[in-house]
Amino acid sequence: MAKAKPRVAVLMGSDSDWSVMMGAVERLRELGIECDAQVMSAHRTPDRVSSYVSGAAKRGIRVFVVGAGAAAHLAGVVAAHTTSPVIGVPLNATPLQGMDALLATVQMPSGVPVATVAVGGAENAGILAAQILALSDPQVAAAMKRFKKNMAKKVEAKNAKLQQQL
Ligand code: RP5
Repeated sequence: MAKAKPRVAVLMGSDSDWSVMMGAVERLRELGIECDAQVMSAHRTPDRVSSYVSGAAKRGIRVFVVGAGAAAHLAGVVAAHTTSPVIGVPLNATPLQGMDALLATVQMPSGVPVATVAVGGAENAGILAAQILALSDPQVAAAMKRFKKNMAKKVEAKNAKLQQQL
């Protein structure tokens, strides 16, 4: 069977971001969503960012999850080149521990939003991308419901364990 086309692009400024950004890919795959993962940089490879993002909708990409650290301009630049939703993941890559990336990612000018998750919040970014796709895809919506149920079950199991220790 042919592999499904990626619907989410997980982009990151450097391969040093991968250990965190793989959390988004893992959550998306668990929810049955194919994604493309690429390293590209707003500062080091600006032309590549522009060409990748400009052609993405035609290739089937619906949502972008974008992580970067330091002067984290990648998510904002991606948002400048697309009308699709962009979820930004600020990363802890400098002695400022992600505060630099958080402000660079979240403080977008009016008209060009980047939905910013917590510093290092790649998993939540993947889940949010799935929730966006779920609005128009009943299979993803069902997968999201199962995900929430499983999460609740895990918490109930933890509580039951605690009760036994009291
Ligand atoms: C950012 O600078 C990247 O997103 C990364 O978080 C940080 C450091 O990049 P490398 O020097 O490890 O390539 O652009």
